[in-house]
Amino acid sequence: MSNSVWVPGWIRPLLEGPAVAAGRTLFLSDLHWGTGPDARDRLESMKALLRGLPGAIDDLVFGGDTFEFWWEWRRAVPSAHWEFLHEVRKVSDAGVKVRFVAGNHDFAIGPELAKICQAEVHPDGWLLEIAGRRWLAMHGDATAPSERMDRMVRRVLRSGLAQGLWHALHPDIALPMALGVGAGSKRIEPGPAASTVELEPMSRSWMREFGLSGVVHGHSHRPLLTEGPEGTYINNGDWVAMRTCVWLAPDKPPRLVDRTREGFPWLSNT
Ligand SMILES: [Mn+2]
Repeated sequence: MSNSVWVPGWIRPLLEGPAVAAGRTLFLSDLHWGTGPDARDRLESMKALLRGLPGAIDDLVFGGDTFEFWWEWRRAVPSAHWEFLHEVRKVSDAGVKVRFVAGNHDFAIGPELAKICQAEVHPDGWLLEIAGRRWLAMHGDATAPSERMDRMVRRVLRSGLAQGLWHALHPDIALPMALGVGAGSKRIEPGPAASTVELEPMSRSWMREFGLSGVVHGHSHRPLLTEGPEGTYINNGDWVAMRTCVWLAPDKPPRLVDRTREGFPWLSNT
């Protein structure tokens, strides 16, 4: 039965596996720390948001491309990110469950990030169960049926060989190189890919097939929330050009929140 709809290989185990219990959940994605405009302003606005979270939420999900690039060395932490990492760690220490999903930029997040932030890290996503309702939280890259090339790149970048080669490089060489490559790819293909339009019908087919209440993802930097008979589709925006986040509470309708307009999403969520 579940073979009748398109599901990428790395998403299927999430949809068919057990859900993790979650409570009041905030989903953020595409912060792209390490690039983009207004770095200080973006970081300060994120810090203000994070500091308001303890006691107000139970679960915080970073849905991918949190970093423009991330590489883990056992004995070195990318120094450009220390301030953000410290803020996330404080949220975690205050009792909020923090989860990171890998994106196409920060595909290499792993156990070191988990240790630093006292978080859980998953390369593909999470199936969350919030008050009996199941939500798929993913990054969304390479999932659209037409994105065959992206799936190939994804496989290569996440392969043991590619990761082994990167490991041989000194951080002072590897990080500028990776950020240079990222900047180059953006010049070639600005804005969301045309395949963004495929994501909603695909997500809705998963809701029907796997009994989900909704799908939330990032990646395309195009905020959109739609309700349908199957459930709720949410494309989070970003924390680069926008300040958007997704708020899923057990007893309230899901919301896509523009932080530049609303101070605390959970207070206005009636
Ligand atoms: Mn992405």
